[in-house]
This record gives sequence, structure tokens and C-alpha cells, in this order.
Amino acid sequence: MLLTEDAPLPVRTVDPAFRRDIVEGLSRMPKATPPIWFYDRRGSELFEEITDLPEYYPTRTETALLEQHGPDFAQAVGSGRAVVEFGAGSARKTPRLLRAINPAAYVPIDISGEFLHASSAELASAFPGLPVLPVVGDFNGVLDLPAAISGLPRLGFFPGSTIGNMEPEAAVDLLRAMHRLLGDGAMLLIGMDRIKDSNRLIAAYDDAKGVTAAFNLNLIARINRELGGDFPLDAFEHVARFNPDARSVEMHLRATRDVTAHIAASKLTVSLKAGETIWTESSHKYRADEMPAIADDAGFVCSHQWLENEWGFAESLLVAR
Ligand code: AVJ
Repeated sequence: MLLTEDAPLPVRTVDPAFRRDIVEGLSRMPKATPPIWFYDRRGSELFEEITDLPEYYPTRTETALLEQHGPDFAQAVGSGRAVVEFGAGSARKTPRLLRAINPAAYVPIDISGEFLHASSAELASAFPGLPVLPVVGDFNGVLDLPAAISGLPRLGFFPGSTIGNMEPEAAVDLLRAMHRLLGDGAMLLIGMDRIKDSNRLIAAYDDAKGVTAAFNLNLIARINRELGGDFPLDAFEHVARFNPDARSVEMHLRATRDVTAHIAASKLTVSLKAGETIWTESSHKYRADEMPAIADDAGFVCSHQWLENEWGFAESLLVAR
């Protein structure tokens, strides 16, 4: 059953957090914007398309891990927990987990409200009797969990290697915040993409069909749409490259000619030289054996790990200390 609070009326106002992050990010040198703003409705749809691409191995690899190890999760986690998913999106992997562990409630959290409500309704009809309580918001910020799950033990679910959007130090801070949100006795199941051959990595972020390019370029289209920008879309190209020192795949939008553009919502003028980039995402790749120390720093013990070694992915179970 889907339980939602009344949605606010869709008013066409500027999201002040979006405006602030974009203005700050484009005023900086080098220019860089947080990846959270990829996920408007269009961006969420494009990300869904990415997860089906032959080059983008993380989703199918993690889905197979979840499918394969359901009985292990059931044994390690037990039944009757409230599952809280961070960055649920379409929540296509979630049914595997829910079927395996028989939870008491499901709380998907996502920044894209429209998208979240559609996927929550779908999930609720696939699991009649399971309370589904979506929360629209940015899990990097302050959030409240629904009152309906107070008293239930929690299992956080943080799949997809979204943790890779943070460098290890910031990842520890986020896990600590999740620990605080989930409370005493919490567990956290977390998916992590592992370091591998750079050709495979780059292919996954620069697919032949150009879906990832469209996903990246949608950020500029969104700035034009929502902030009254006049960036010429045809003056930017998608770049994915591997940074071996940071061990991350970086995505950039590169100006193919000198660009001067304006953002009406903040009276800002932005100039880029030909070849200059806007750094839009880092996708850090971990070694599986780094997780125990990260968990420890965040107040958890890493109690189990399930590894896929052909494509290189890890699912780790953390237990609050
Ligand atoms: C959702 C952050 C896990 O880094 O692989 C996919 C986002 N960006 N293709 C990733 C993404 C380009 C994805 N995460």
C-alpha cells in the first residue's frame, strides 16, 4: 500500500538550492557542479536508459548479486526491518532484496519527486500489504523518516555505487549521517563499483549510443529551462576520462568554442574558453578491501561482503556498532 503525504502544488519557481549550486559551481575555477542536479525527470529517465546499456555493467552486475545472494541477506538481516533506500530512482533492483528479506516497511528516498511517486506506486502494487512510504529529498542533506516506521529496526539500502560520487573522506561523512538517521541497531547494505581496467570504465561512461552524453548535456538544458539560461547546447561535448590518481571516472562538458552565456535567475554571465570544461561528475572506484576501514570510521562493522569478480562489483553489509 502506498502512503504519501499530499504533494505540494507544482508551482514553477526556481529551486534555490539548484540556483545556488549552479551559480557557485560556474563561478569557480575550474568550473564544477554537483552530480545531484542531473536528476530532474528527464535526467532520471536518461539514467534509467544508461542502466540498460551493454557498456554500463554496474546495474546488471549488482542485480545479479542481489538475485544470487537473497538467502544470505535473509539470514544476515532477518525479517521485519524497515528498508530505507537512498537514491531509489526507479527502484528496479529493490524487489530482489524485498522478496529475500520480507521487511515490515519500505521507505524509498529520491530527489526526483515525480519519478519517485511513479516507481513507488509500481512497487506497492507488486508487494500488496507492504507499507511503501516515499520521501522526496536529498539524502546528502537533513531528512526525517516517516513517523510510521518509528520503533522498527532499519536496514539502509544504498545500491548502484552512488557512494562513488564521493571521494572516500566524504563517503565516510555520508555513512556517518546515515548511521545517525537509521539509529541504533541499524544495518546498511551498500553496493560499490570496484577499480578495474580503464578501458572498461571509460566505455561504461562514454557509450556508443550517446545516452551518457545526453545525460550529461541535459544538465545544461536544465539550467536553460529552470534558471533562464541561454547556453548554446551545440557548443558543448561530453567527455569521460579516467583519473588514475583519484581512481575515478570524471565526466565533463567541454566547450568546443568560446562561449558567453547568461543565467537570468541570478543575473550571472558565464564565460568559457574553447576547450574549457565544466566538471560534472566523479565516479570513484574502490577496492573491496577498503570497505572495512571506511565502515569503521563511520561507526559500523563490515560484517559480510559479496563479490562479483568478472565485472568487479561488491555488495557489503555494515552493522552499526
Ligand atoms: C548513479 C552515481 C552510480 O557513477 O555510475 C552513470 C551515475 N553517471 N553514468 C555512476 C552515472 C554516468 C552513476 N551513479
